[in-house]
Formats: sequence, C-alpha cells, structure tokens
Amino acid sequence: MKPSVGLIGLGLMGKPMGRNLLRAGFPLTVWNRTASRAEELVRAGATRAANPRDAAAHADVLITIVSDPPALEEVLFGENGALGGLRPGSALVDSSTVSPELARRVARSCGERGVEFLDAPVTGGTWGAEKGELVFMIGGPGETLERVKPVLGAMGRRFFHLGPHGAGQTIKLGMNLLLALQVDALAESLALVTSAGVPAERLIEVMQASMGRSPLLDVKAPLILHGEFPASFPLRLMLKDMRLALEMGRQHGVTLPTLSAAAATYAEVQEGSHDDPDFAAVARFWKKS
Ligand code: NA7
Repeated sequence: MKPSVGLIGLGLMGKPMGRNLLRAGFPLTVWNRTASRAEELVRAGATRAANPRDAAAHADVLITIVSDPPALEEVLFGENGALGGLRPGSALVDSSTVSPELARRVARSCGERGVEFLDAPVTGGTWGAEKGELVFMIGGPGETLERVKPVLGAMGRRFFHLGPHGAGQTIKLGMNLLLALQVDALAESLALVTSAGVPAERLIEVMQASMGRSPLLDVKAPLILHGEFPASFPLRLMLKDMRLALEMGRQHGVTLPTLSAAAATYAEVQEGSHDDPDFAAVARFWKKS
C-alpha cells in the first residue's frame, strides 16, 4: 500500500508537486492558507484538511513548501500547527527554502516527537515541478531519505544527500547566491552594451558561441531581451534567499561583498515592482534611467 502523503503550501511549486503525487497514486491530503488554491487538487482527488495539524495527522509523509521562514514557523509551530499532528514514526520533508538554522530547529522538534525529518529544498523552478523533474538537495539521515524516496520520486528525478540536517538548505542558498549574481551580472552587461548602441542579442550570440548553451543564456536572457518576466522563480523569493545567505555569512564570519551589492539592486527593483515578476526582472534596474 502506498503511504499517505500530506502537502502544505500550494503555491507556484506546491500545486504542480501535488498534481504529480496524485498522478503517481498517492493518497493525498492538502492544506493551503488561501483555501481557494486547493480547489484544483481537491477536484483531482485530494482531501482538503481543515488546518496544518489535520493535514499532518493524516500523513505518513508530510511535505511542506511555503514561502519563507516565518511561513514555515507558522504552519509548523503556530495555532493548529502541523507539528502537533504528526504521528511518531511519520516523516516531515520540508522543501521550502529557509535558513539551515531553522532546518536544524525543526529537526530537533521532530526528534522530540519521534518524527523523522529532512530538509529537502528543490531546484528546477515551476518547469521542473510540472514535469516531475525537480532536483532535491537533502540534509538529514540517509535512512530517512531511502524511506521517503518513493514519494519524492513522484516529484523529482535526482536526490543529492548532502550531509546532516541543514546541509540541504546550505547548498540551496549557495546555489541561489550564484544564480542571483549571474542574472544580475548578465543584466548589467546587457545594459552597458545596449547603452553603447550594439544590440543586446549580439552579446548573447557571442557568449553562446564561446561558453556553450546554459539556462542563463537560453532561458533568462530572452526574458531580459523581451522585457517580459512571467515568474518561474519570483524575484521576491530570490531576494529572500539572498538575505538568508547574507545572514548565514554573518553567522559564519564570511563577508559577501558581491552578494551585498546585488541584494541592494534586487531590493530596489522589488520595491518598484507592482507585479510579481521573475528574478530576471532585476534588469529593470537599468530601464528606469
Ligand atoms: P509561492 O508561489 O509564493 O507560494 C508560497 C506558499 O506559501 C503559498 O502556498 C502561500 O499560501 C504559503 N504561505 C506564505 N505565507 C504563509 C503563512 N504565513 N502561513 C501559511 N502559508 C503561507 O512560492 P513558491 O511555491 O514559488 O515557493 C515555495 C518555496 O520553494 C519557497 O521557499 C521558495 O523559495 C522555494 P497562500 O496561497 O499565499 O495563502
């Protein structure tokens, strides 16, 4: 018999993950703060939970994927929080991107209740979530990973076991630091080239010829060239991750000067954006002048 799965957080990432869990035949209970966002999955066969605690009580494996550390604290530790519902012997898998510190705190709280825990943030964006091709970055015991792998396998193809609790979040923040800087650097370079009267496309062509193809040049560059930014990975969440990485740097005594400068650029664009754009919209920084 397939384990029953609970899913909390049906945003851009959580909803397609839920669809894939249903397609794979897992009995699924869902909860989302904005109840209307659960309707599609309920119509497709999921059970609607009354609150996070209720979603947890039905689950052998509970997955959380909410926006940020306060959201995760709310759904786990808040009123009718999921931690109060998890049964001993069940497992919690958190795929939100939060601080490694919070991941370790959640691991301790789970341990006190006899619940297994993995921090398991994902990469692949909405495309990867829809195709069931997410990449999971995992911190926690290897045995727990083996136990929940059949469930994660409905949503992703690759699982990197990176170390103890917090290691998944650590690598995820390191990765997003790099992605944020790459896109910021590309936008800055395009701004310089176009300001000198040479079409932006020419820079991309030469880069592709010299460096080969990459998601930066093939996926993000066209968004910047067309000035259209439908969110695959929203800028507000990238900014959150940059701030989490800066905080981690402070904790570990590592100065991150390039990241600090880029975070200021992203923050300015976020403040001036009235839509919810992809993080490639950092290019708007150079449009205002
Ligand atoms: P979205 O599309 O912004 O979705 C965020 C989800 O988190 C959504 O279900 C929200 O519920 C939920 N949320 C946010 N704040 C709260 C609080 N306070 N309590 C309960 N639920 C909350 O993000 P993505 O799906 O793209 O990304 C999710 C994570 O993966 C994030 O950490 C990324 O960095 C990576 P709502 O529908 O707004 O009521």
